[in-house]
Amino acid sequence: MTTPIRVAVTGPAGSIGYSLLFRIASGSMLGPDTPIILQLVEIPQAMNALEGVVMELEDGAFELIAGIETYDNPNDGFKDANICMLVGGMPRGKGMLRADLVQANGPIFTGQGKAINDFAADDVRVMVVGNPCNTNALIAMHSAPDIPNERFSAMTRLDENRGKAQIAKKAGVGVEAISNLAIFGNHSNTMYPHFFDAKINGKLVPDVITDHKWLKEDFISTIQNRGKEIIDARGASSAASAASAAVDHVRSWYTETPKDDFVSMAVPSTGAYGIEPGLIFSQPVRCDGKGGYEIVETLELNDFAVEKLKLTEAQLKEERAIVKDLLK
Ligand code: NAX
Repeated sequence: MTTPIRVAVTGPAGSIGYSLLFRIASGSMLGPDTPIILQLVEIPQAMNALEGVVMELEDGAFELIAGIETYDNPNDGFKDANICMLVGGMPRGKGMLRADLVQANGPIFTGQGKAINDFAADDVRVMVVGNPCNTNALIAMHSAPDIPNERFSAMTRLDENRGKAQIAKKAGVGVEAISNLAIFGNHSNTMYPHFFDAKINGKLVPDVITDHKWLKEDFISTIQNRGKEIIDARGASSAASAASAAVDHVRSWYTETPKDDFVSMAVPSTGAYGIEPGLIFSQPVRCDGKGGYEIVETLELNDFAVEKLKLTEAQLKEERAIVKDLLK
């Protein structure tokens, strides 16, 4: 009998959690042969709502679920966890600036980082969804000095998925035809989807989509502002698509990436593409199937791309400055 993998999820009573847990339970994330123990970590005020979610999970009769545990504190919640998915946090309210959000959510991630450091399993991998996710991952990483930095990542897979879908739609092909779309930088409206090296059925995107004005302007701005567009249309922020991207992110992290492709994850910069080392910066990576990855450093960026990278790097440095007291 395979030993169950312990997956801790924060914010399980929230909107993303409501989609995410059922996808994890169905085997979409770790495959059809991996039993899972869910460790659901909420704030005390949300424990009632969480009980309802747990009842629904039970009613799903998922064969892969070997246990469901609920916690109202991170120390118990992350105990022995192999994978920590940090989704919970305060959403950006009306009139709230990004800087306010950075300040409001930052302290949550010092506590969670420490708890992961002290109580999680030796092989733990951590992915952050809660916004501002790059900077929250940075805070968690700094609060967990005993865990190798490369075990921390933030999610830009939703941006990658959005970009692939838009390119496929424009080219009139299925989304499976799109590969090599690197997302660079911050998960925010400075994020840069690098279409120059992306491919449609193996051919470079700019050779197939000849409307370069669309690529340089509409495409980039659509992806950068997609979250806001969804809020305007739905009256609520992206939830099911974010949950789906979180599942994709973790599945890719534990799956060998094909040699001629890559996926995008916000991971600690090692200086590739001239980005300041240590920042949690989205970039193309190739995973080894065992929870490790290497940064794909071989894309040749033109001036247009370099300028975009500088912009998003500058924003990440600003966010880091706001939370500098949390980065001891
Ligand atoms: P909700 O407000 O619906 O749910 C958040 C949940 O987190 C609530 O149940 C709340 O009680 C819980 N929570 C708050 N503080 C907590 C703590 N300290 N420990 C454990 N749980 C805690 O938000 P939802 O729509 O689910 O979004 C969650 C986060 O994802 C937000 O920060 C949001 O901005 C972010 N997103 C990130 C995306 C990405 O691509 N990286 C895209 C979607 C989403 O906007």
